Amino acid sequence: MATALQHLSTYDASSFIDISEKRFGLVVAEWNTEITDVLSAGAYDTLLKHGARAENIFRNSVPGSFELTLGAQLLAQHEEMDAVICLGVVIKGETKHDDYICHAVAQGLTNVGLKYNKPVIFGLVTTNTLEQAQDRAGGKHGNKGVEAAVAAIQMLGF
Ligand code: DLZ
Repeated sequence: MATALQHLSTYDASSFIDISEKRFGLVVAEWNTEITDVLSAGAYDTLLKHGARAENIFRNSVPGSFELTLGAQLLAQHEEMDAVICLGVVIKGETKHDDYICHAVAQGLTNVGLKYNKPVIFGLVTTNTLEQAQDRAGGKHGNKGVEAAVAAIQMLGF
């Protein structure tokens, strides 16, 4: 319901820490690339906008959202990686695949973040339709990639 009421990609950057020396991993699912490319660009541009250096942003693709967890772990295990941002889209179909994928990714990313004690951000767009996903990837509900990058920056300042 909340997303029906507000644009979620507005935020207050006044409390952001200096991220010019921080290293970010981006893990991006290749399913629904017309959406995930927009999420990825939103996250990337947001990191740059707030001071990250391009050479400190490491973008990696994984086949689908289910693989976000392993992708996140492979990046998070590097000591020099400060935060990992995971981006994917799961659109509900005729079967329960979306439930299995979303629960596995939510639990998996939680575990990776706790294991390595660093922000591992859940940027998974989960919708009933492609249109709802487009609304959240540069449409009327903002860009979840931007929000994921903001969450990473905020957690680095925690
Ligand atoms: C198999 C599958 C299906 C049905 N739907 C999606 C989806 O909506 N979004 C997504 O990112 N990935 C999907 N996948 C692929 C799985 O995430 C995974 O890549 C495969 O099951 C291989 O492990």
